[in-house]
Amino acid sequence: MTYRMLATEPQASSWQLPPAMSDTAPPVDNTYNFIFWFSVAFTVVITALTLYFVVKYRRRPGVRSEPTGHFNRLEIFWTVTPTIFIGILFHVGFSSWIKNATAAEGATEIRVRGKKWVWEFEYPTGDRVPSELVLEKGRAYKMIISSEDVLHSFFIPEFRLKRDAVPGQYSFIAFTPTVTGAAHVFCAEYCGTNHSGMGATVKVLEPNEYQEWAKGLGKCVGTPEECVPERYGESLFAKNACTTCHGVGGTGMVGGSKGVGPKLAGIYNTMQPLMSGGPVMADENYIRESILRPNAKIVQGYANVQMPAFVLKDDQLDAIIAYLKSLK
Ligand code: HEC
Ligand SMILES: [Cu+2]
Repeated sequence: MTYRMLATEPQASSWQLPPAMSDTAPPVDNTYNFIFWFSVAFTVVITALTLYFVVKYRRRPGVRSEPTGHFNRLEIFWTVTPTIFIGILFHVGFSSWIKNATAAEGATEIRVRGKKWVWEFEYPTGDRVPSELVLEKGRAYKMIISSEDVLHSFFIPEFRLKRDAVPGQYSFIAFTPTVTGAAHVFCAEYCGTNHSGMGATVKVLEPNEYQEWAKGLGKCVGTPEECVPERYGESLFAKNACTTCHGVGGTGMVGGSKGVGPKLAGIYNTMQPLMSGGPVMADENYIRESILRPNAKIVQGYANVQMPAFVLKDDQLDAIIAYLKSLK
C-alpha cells in the first residue's frame, strides 16, 4: 500500500463512520444509523424472545406439547409489517441516491479519469492534475467520471460517494463539500496488480484559499486549443469537417440555408426526438454515442442522411462534448 500522507489531518471520526465532509454525508449517515439501530432493536427482541421460549417450552416429564395450527392474522401481520419497513427504507435510500445523481444548476464540472493506476483530475481550465483534487468549500460540483482502460470505482469515504468508472461511457456524481480538510480518494474496484495503490488526495479549501490556489490554474503549456477543452473541441469540430453538415458553431446552418445535419448548439441537457421512439436526454453519453455510432439513435427528420461514424480518442471526444456543451 502506498498511502499518501495527508497535509491536513482529517476530522475525528464518529463512532462507526469516517468524518462527514460533503452534503451527501448526512442523508447517508442517517440511513445507515437508522438501519443499524433498527437491526440492533430487532436482534435484541428476537434473541430475547427465542431465549424466553427455549426456557418456557423446554422438555419436561409429564408435559406434552400442543400442536400449533395455522393463524391467518399472524401470517398477514408478519408479511405486511416488514414490507412496509422495506418500502420506507427504499424511499430513504433512493431519494438520497437521486440527490447526488443530479447536479445543481451551474455546478462546476471536473473530469475524473481512472487509469491503471492513477486518478487524474481535469479542471474547467483544462489543467490536468494527477492524484490531487482541490475543491472549494460550499461550491456545487459535478464529477464526470470515465476510465481509460478497465473498470475502476471512484470512492471518497468522507464524502460518502462512490461511483464506477466504466470504459466507454461517463458516469456522474454531484455534491457540495461542506467541511475544509483533506481526505483519501480510493479505487473501489479491483483493477490489477497495483489496485491498492490507486489513491489520490482530495483537499477542500476555504473560498479565499481556493482563489489563491486557483491562480496556478490555466498555465497549461501549449496552444489554447490544446489547453482549454472547449477550444480544443472547437478545432476538432472544424478539423473533422463536422461543420460541413452541422454548420460553423453547430448552428445547423450551412451557407445561409439549413444544413444536412441538425442544429447542435443548445441541445445539451434537452430532450431529443428520435425516429425510433424516444425522446432521449442529450447528455454526455448520448453525444458521445452520436459521434461514435450515429446510427444507434437517429434524430427525427434526419433518417435520409447518414452521418459517418467517427473514430476519435477519449480526450478528443471529451473536448468535442465540452465544446458542444458550451454552445448556446
Ligand atoms: C455527412 C454529414 C455529417 C457530418 C460530417 C457530421 N454529422 Fe453529425 N449528424 C448528421 C446527421 C444527418 C445527424 C442526424 C441523424 C442522426 O442522429 O444520426 C447528425 C447527428 C449528430 C448528433 C446528434 C444531434 C441531435 O440533435 O441529437 C451529434 C451530437 C452530432 N451529429 C455530432 C457530430 C460531430 C461532433 C461531427 C464531427 C466529428 C459530426 N456530427 C459530423 C450529419 C453529419
Ligand atoms: Cu482502479
